[in-house]
This record gives sequence, C-alpha cells and structure tokens, in this order.
Amino acid sequence: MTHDLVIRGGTCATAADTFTADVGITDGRIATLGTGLDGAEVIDARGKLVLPGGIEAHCHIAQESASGGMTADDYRTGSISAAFGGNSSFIPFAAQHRGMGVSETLDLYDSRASGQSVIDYSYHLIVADPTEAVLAEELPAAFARGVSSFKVFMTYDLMRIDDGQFLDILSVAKAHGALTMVHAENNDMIKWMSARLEAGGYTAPRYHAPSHPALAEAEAINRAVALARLAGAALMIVHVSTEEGARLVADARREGAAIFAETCPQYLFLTRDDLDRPGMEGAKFMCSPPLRDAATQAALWRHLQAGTFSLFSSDHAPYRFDASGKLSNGPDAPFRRIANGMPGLATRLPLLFSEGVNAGRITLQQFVALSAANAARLYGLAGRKGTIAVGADADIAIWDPEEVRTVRQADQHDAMDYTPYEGRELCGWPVTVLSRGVRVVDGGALVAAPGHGRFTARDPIDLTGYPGADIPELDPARNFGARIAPERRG
Ligand code: DUC
Ligand code: ZN
Ligand code: ZN
Repeated sequence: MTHDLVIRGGTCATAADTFTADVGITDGRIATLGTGLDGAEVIDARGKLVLPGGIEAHCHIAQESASGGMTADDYRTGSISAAFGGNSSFIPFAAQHRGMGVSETLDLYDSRASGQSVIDYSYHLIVADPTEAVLAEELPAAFARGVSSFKVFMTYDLMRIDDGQFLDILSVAKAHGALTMVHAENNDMIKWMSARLEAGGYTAPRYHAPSHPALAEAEAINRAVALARLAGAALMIVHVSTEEGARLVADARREGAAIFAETCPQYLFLTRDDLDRPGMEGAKFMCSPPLRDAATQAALWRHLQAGTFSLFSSDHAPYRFDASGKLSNGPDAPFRRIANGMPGLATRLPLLFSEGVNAGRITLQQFVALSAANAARLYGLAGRKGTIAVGADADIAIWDPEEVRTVRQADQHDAMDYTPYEGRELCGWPVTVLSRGVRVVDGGALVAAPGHGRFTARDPIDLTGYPGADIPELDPARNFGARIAPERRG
C-alpha cells in the first residue's frame, strides 16, 4: 500500500512510549506504523523526533476584553504563530460578555475564525452571564455544538460570577460531561490591595505583582476546589502561579477529586523582577495572575515534574506595547489601566523542550503529555489528536532536538511587537508541523493556506476512575430540574 505521505525513520514518542517507526499517512490520518513504508511523498526524519503536534489549550485570539480592548492576534496570525511553535491545533476562548447569549457568542467567534486558521481549532466558552436561559438551554446547546469546556472568572467586576452561579455552572457541566475552567483569584483582595497601592502613588507596572497577592490565588483555589467537590464536578484551574495554589491542587488530587491544573511558561521562565524594567517596559510583563519570584519558579517546576499540572499552556494574551494595546490609556498609565497578558504561542513548546527535556528536568513522555496528550484527554479530543497512533489525525510535529536558536521578535509570526523571551537561546525546535497530514510549516516557511484549519467538535470529558460528589445526597446533578434555587435568580 502506498501512503499519501510517509515520515521515515524518526524517533516517535507518545505520552507512554518512545519507538522508532515510519509513520504512514493516508487521507489525513495515521494509517500505518511500521518499517519500510511506501509513500507518494516522504519526509526523512532520521535523527529527528516525531511527536504529536502540540495542542495549545489556553490562548486568547480575536477576543475583546470586557472593557473592549481587542487582542492583536486574529485566527490567521495566531494560528500561524502557533504552528511555528510546534502546534497542530489550538483552543482559544469565545468570550460571552454580560448581555450576550451563548449561541450569539459562538456564532461571533465562528465568523472570526472561519477561513482564517491554518490549524484546527475549537473554543472554550467564557461564561460571564449565567442566566437561567444560559444554564438551561444555551450551555446544553453549546455542548451539542462540540464546545465541551468553559471558563469562569472569580475576579474582574465585569466578568466574575458568585459562588452560587459557580455551583450552577459546575452542575450543568457535570450533567453534560463538560469541563469547567476557572480563573481563581479573590476579587476583593485584589481590589483592596490595588486601591491602597494607588492611593500611595504606587502605580508603576511593578506594583501589579503586590496588587495580586499569592493569598488571593490560594484563597480562590481553595474555594473553587470546595465548590467543585460539593457539586461532584470536574474542575480545571488555569494559569496557577503560586506554590500555595499548586499545593492545594496536589492535595485535592491526592484525595481523588477530579481537580486538574495548568501552569504557564511565564511562571517558570520570568519573575516579578521583569516588571521592574526601566520606564514602562515592565508593562510588557504584566499578566494575571502576575509573575512571582525565583523560589516560586522552583516550586512550580517541582509540581510540573510531580504531575500536579496536567497542562502547560501559553495563556497567549497579545497586547502590543503601543497605544493599540498596553499603552491604550496613555504612555504612563497606572498598572490597573494596562491590559494584562503577554504573547507565547510560538515559544511555549521550545521553552519546555529546551529547559525541560534537554535540561533533564522532565522526560520526553512528560513533554508529550504536557504539550498535547493531556489536553486531548481533558478537552475531548482523545483518540483523534495528541498521540501517534493508527487512526488518529496526522497532527504531527517533527522536532530537531539539537537545533539551537535564539528567540527574536524579528523572527516571530504573530501580530505582536515584542516577545518576553527576546535573546533566549533554546535548544530543540520544531522543523516540520503537519495538520491532518498536510504540511503547515516546513523548513522555516509557512506552506498551508489560511482556511486549512477547521472547527473541531469535541467530545465530553472522560472521568473514568474519578469518584462523584463527596456528599452524594448533596449532589445537585442528581436533581437537575430543581437545581437552581429561585431566590438566587433575583
Ligand atoms: N486571564 C487569562 O486567562 N488570560 C489573560 C488575563 C486573565 O485574566
Ligand atoms: Zn484567567
Ligand atoms: Zn488566559
């Protein structure tokens, strides 16, 4: 049998295994793993690693914030940047703002993504307005559409939900097999700290860090875990930035709860000292939660190694260092009026490979788990993406584990005007990236056209092996129709 394409002689790796094989691809899927395979086209991968294409599971693309600021990247530039970073698919957010319906939100993002992306995509739905209609009709309709995860915020006045609303959303998610994601920071602690800092005249970017104390993250994670356990629902805590938060996650996981967590490159590779760069340069390093210190970096690495974190995602939230982005409220804006976020789609995996695998901190199997396999399992893509297996989509990144390159903004493909990793020398880079068997990036060039990437409907989360509610009698999902107390609706 002649395949459409054969990747010959590479070292393949999954989250479980490393093996040498040719990968035979036909009709966009992996058809054969073997030796001596025939292909109409052949990629020589001797000396290279053949890995599942990354799944970037946390990024903000063509998304406006509640206060109206738009990300610099759209689905074209964002997907191209992701592909150059070794990703074959990504899951940006579709953000419901108050007053918007869920279907309306998804239609809007469909219109933004359609025909633009070079890699496959889905959305996590951000739920900021969980009305009765949203809970009873629109979220189920979103699941039916293949959107099986959504994010809620415990902070930001315009986005946050209260604990009762959080329980309602967790219950609906549980009933439908969706995964709830949470931005866990205590809103009032942040507002209280910010007001005091500002009153004292402490408004430079560096004060963004103390305005979001570690305690604010720990308090919110503790509460979020308790709410999820009461509802008997699974929960993903995104962008964990503190040792305290990671420890709470590890404890809950040890007790068998379906609590999952993610950390991000910025918390392992940057510190709050970066916020203290001269002038307003620190604004480039503002993200929420904020950068912490070197001791926290070390603790987060330990948790990454120990399996506390299932995901390592970029949280690419691109705002340029100009009046269209970070400095939209003036060249000296106080930290509270500077957009939060930094780019990272293209650097997430090279950073993890270089400083994780090549530096001996994590195994290749952990790299595959963190870059693709765990996201596939948790976000309803298992069997299709995130693995090198017969029948799976041929979403593959071929890596040269010895290539050394220095990160430069001039080489980036996103719509940004800086990278926080400027000048870093990294060893190990993706050289060819395939999406469903089609070369997207090859030899340093983009070779697929916008529109190659398709919306991918996702399956429900598989929680086999996790217990249900800690207190079954209180499991709201068992009494779904009567679940929402009318007094909370007013
Ligand atoms: N949360 C994110 O997930 N990304 C950017 C900023 C934020 O608050
Ligand atoms: Zn967040
Ligand atoms: Zn984010």
